[in-house]
Amino acid sequence: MSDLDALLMETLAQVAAAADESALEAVRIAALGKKGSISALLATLGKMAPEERKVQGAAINAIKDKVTEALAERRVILKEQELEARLTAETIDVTLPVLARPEEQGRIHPITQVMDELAAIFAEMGFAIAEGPDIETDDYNFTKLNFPPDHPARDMHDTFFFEPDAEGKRKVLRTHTSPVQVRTMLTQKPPIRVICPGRTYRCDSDQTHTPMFHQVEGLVIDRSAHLGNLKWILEEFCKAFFEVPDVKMRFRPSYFPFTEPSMEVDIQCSRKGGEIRFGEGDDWLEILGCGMVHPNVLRNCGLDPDVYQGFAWGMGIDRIAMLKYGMPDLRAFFDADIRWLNHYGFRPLDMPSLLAGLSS
Ligand code: 2U9
Repeated sequence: MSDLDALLMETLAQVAAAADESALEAVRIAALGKKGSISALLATLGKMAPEERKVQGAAINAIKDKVTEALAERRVILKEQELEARLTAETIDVTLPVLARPEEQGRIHPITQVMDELAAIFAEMGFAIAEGPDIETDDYNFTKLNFPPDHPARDMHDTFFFEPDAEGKRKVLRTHTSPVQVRTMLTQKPPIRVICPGRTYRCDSDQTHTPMFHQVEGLVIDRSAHLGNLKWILEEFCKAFFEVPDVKMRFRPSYFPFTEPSMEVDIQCSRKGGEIRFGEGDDWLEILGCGMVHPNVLRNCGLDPDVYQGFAWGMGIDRIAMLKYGMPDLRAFFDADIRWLNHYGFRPLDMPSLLAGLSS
């Protein structure tokens, strides 16, 4: 057997013995790589006489072709074997439930969802969001808002009072988010357009009241802000929030210390079949309170009532969330029951927007 035949036999044996693709690649490099055995033979051709080169060149190239062909065939076989091995090793139980991706697990609480919806609706109308502390001074929670000192209206709110400090001043858990508007008026120049969502506290607990609840209030201050603007804003809000094309609203006279005149607002609804629907029917449901900011409040917050006027409104977020999403018991909101949250919660990536849909 010639040296060339021996080299061919040996390389083909190595190709056949390669157990996987990386072993096969090692054989290829050893034979046909830059410093490979066959490549080394080809390099000797240059130094040969033309006649010898002709004969040897043909012979070496023939074994190179055979080795190349053998490598390709072996690669196909190894790929098939690898696929076969994976198919037998990997088994999929198609009866198992599909696992949610991490970003799709968990649920957004309906209160957070409604807060995000409120932000989307009012941002579209040019409102900014303002926030403030849960623990407030008596001054910001009551006095600046035109509650007279020791007036029964302060008790009306079932306030949680802290112990008085050295100066006899007592802080409170805010009973409404109105002190946030007070802070806004004291620090920003009109025109002001803000909504103030957040936690509020009153010492009250039954089927429709929890000691901690959520409110959103709105405030507009400008030289010529008037009740017509307020009515339009509230109508647009109700249509957008309840996702109905039209809704009738009813404004009834009421009383709040911080607004004059003050009104409570009902929206049209139907209660057929025990289910509330908005934008249709002959029934009414109270959803919010509102009014023109009292001149005393403007003055207390550093604004001249002869130059500026404004309007404000307030509503309970928990209540409008219950109405919109048909959740019957307020207390379930705060039970942290994962089964309730899985049922009533919202998918984390479905961010409410007026374009894409608030609650789709
Ligand atoms: C400033 C001036 C005026 C906020 C207002 C209401 C009417 C109102 C209640 C609705 C249900 C609270 O959650 S609830 O119990 N709120 O009816 N709130 S006007 O008026 C303000 C606020 C701040 C400086």
